Amino acid sequence: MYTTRQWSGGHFPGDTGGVTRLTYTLYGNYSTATFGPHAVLEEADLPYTLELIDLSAGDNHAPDFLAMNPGGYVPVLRCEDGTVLFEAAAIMLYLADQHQLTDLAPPPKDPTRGLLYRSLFFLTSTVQEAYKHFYYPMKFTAERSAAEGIKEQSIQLMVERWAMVEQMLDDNGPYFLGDRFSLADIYLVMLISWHDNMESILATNPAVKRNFDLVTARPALQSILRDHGITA
Ligand SMILES: N[C@@H](CCC(=O)N[C@@H](CS)C(=O)NCC(=O)O)C(=O)O
Repeated sequence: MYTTRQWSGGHFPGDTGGVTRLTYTLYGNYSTATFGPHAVLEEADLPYTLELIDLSAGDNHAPDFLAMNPGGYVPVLRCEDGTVLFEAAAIMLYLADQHQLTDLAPPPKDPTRGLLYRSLFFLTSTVQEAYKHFYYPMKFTAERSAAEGIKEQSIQLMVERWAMVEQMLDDNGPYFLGDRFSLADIYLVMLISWHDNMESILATNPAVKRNFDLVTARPALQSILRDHGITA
């Protein structure tokens, strides 16, 4: 169980509303990249508060928020020692390393650590890149008329990238690290949930569907999967 609060500015680590002293504050919102770090906090049963950042109200562009992440996007993690991190995958790796969550990330010297890096960075920079072009075509052109073409091309790119994911999980699944669950699988579920036609991704990629079913059946994730609106 975690606590949520509607963010109202300010970002002080000791400010826990006078209730209990909490270790982490996760700033973000549902159905966003907040899911990855949120899932790690839940899997590891770490104490935290989720501060809800209302993106539609522009909370992410408020000066207090920009002081934590000048990019103005969620999620952001604030730790008790004052460390502030943004980038979902970095937060996930950081939490796993800080708390030696070897069930989620093999330790640095483990032979499968390289595969974790490869899988995670592939998802964040290669698969997610196609999404960015689909959802934010105007960020990639100064010509309004070009946006539709960028979006069109990104659909093809997404098909290719999902085929790569399918191949990887089919060759050495059901998880990215073979029979070992990891952060990469959490990230995968998040990306699937962002797809505007999630059903078609799952229907056309059986190894991806198997991974999705395994991850979404994890007991520790049930409550936040509901909160983030992720269902098969
Ligand atoms: N690379 C970042 C991307 C985060 C991101 O795109 N966050 C979106 C929500 S999913 C956001 O906050 N968008 C608001 C904005 O950019 O104004 C990460 O993985 O953490």
